[in-house]
Amino acid sequence: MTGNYHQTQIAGYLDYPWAAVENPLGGWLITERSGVIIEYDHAGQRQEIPLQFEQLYVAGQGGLLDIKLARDFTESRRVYLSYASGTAAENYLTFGTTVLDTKTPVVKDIFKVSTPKDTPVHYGGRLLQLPDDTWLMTSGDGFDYREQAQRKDSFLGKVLRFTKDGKPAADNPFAGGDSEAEQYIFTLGHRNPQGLIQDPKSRDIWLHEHGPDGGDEINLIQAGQNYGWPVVTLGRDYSGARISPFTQYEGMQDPVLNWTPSIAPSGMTIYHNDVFPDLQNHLLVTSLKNKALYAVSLDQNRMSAVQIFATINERLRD
Ligand SMILES: [Ca+2]
Repeated sequence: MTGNYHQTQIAGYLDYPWAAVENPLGGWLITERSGVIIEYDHAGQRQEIPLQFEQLYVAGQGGLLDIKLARDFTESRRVYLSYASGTAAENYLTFGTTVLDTKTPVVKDIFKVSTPKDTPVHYGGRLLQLPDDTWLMTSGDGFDYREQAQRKDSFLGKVLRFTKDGKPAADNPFAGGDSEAEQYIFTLGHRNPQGLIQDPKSRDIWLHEHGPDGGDEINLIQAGQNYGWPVVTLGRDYSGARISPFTQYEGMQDPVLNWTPSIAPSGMTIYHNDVFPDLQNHLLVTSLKNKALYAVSLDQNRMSAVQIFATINERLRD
């Protein structure tokens, strides 16, 4: 990539940060696993905001995850959050909200994924608000429950779509099905998706997900589609065993990009700006394992990822 750039440190001393969102008035809000929001105002002043949850579950990959600002955040100070709640024996990905106008704001649970699991990993947890004000939330497969990614009576291994009150969106693709989960399912067959964005120009929705050993994917998400996990994968189990003999399967969508070996993709955004012309219309993907930022062009038929800003050599979360 061409052009000059330099890095600026905005925040330091972060304890297991997961998501960062920019305040339209200036400054940043950053979530930490233990249930704290670190806020930097427009002048760089730091404030720690410990949130009060009904039952936050902090272990492994569980804890406070994503943060998104309400559309009227600058007036209301309302945020929407995803997090793990419950216990080691029974924990659930949860969607909730709070208003950051006191020293210890109380988080209200709005919608809890009602498929229990007893693992502290693979929550997914990325949030996206759509133009019609419904929400998408990625729900991981819980690692030990990968078969449930194909089951329409399970909330695991899905992208879920619901209203700000936690009710299933009325026009969801399997609405009217027998199970509660079917009312909420937008797409199925996912492993552990932590990247989810909508292109404001094309309205395309892009998701990335962690594969097993290999098989990290970028997918173009469309309502009602099945993205294959664990029937189809280009990755292997950590033991080296084959998870599936299939790399394609009728009725299941192929990824538009596959990373083997894995990079461990975590955050994602889309670049529509003039500062770096080379990056126009690219997905920018952060990687944990490879400690790098990748750019993926949306203008090419055959997508590939190019590493950019090579001086960054840290696990990149968001
Ligand atoms: Ca897939």
